Amino acid sequence: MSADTEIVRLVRSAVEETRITDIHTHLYSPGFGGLLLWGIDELLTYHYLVAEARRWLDIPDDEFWRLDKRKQADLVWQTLFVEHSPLSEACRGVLTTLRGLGLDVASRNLAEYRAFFERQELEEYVGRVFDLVGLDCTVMTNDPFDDLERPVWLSGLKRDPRFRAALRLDALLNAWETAAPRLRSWRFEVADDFRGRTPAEVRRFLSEWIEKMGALYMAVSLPPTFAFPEASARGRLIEECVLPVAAKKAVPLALMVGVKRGVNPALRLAGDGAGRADVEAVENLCRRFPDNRFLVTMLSRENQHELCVAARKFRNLMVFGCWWFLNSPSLIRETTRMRLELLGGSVIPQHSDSRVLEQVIYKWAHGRTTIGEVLIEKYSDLAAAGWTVSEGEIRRDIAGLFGGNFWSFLGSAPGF
Ligand code: HDL
Ligand code: ZN
Repeated sequence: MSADTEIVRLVRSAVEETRITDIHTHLYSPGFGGLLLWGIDELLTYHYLVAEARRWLDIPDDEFWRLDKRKQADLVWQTLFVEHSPLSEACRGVLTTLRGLGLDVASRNLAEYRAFFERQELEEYVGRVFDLVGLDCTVMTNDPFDDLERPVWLSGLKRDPRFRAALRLDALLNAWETAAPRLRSWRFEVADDFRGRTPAEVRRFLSEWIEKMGALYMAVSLPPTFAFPEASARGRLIEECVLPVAAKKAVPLALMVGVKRGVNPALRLAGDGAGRADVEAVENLCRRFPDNRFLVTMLSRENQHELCVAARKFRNLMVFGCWWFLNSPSLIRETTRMRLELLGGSVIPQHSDSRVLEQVIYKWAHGRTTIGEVLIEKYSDLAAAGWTVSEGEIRRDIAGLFGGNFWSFLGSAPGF
């Protein structure tokens, strides 16, 4: 049934004008210096594009990696934009970004684009990009085990309210054997075999970093094989350390489940893959820890329906984002339809996962459009059932989807 033109008008304007909280990115505030990636050469060497370009390029991997960033960008541009049409979502994203910044995409003039970025002054430019997108704030991915990032926090970083922190736990939970000695070097009394004061000291480590960062939540990415409960260091750390601290600090734990790290190590950051995981681990966590809140996203398309069903069972489970390989119009459309049909508006439909500052321009332009299309369908279905929604109700719903649900989930006791 064709959508009522009034619904189309109201939803499109609300979707375009509603400000966004981007709950998961790999961006950094300007205070982190070179850790904040921005500009055309970073956009073109985004690992999504490197993976796509490598499919056409028959130079050896190490020869590609020996090129400097600019040469890599030149090769990606030539391969994915000149010799082939930029059909992929990540390629189209570069074009949407350039256009959003007011550049002439039709010129295809990479030198002209480079000259534009070279003229930008970062502090002012960050503000311009946030204004362009209508971003209230983004949440970073912050890792105290990262040797470049940790010193910045310890130097007394000036916090930027546009860039909030999330304490990332992969290095602790997925590599305890290397995390334990590093914790000891930072004077946390932990034993490899977990004896003695280890649980208490890990809890102290987590509490101190949540305080230092002002972390809104803790997060971990997990393999398709993730199970809980699990007789492993990860199982013990989650049960005895992470969840008690999360409950005490009243911060959710974000589970990002289904990533196969290093499927092709030669591609480095671009070498990770996806696999179907077991939603039962998420169900067990939500059932056994009712005082904890879980933000959950899964990487496999095949997991999306089960995850929605699980969210119907547990109000301390908030489904979020179309993560990584799901961040494309066809899969955002399918996943968002499924979520609205099974969960109504009690979801966080998208995050950008941006690694390069300007990616928020395209990831949210594309996301707003696709999510808007699905919302038009759903409000039209309501109209067909005789339920007319007001402009205020549409804007209320969309404000929730684009940030309100996240802040409510953070601030509320379990039960959203
Ligand atoms: O683990 C993660 O947070 C993933 O998002 C990875 O960083 C991945 O490389 C990515 O950038 N996906 O968009
Ligand atoms: Zn990410």
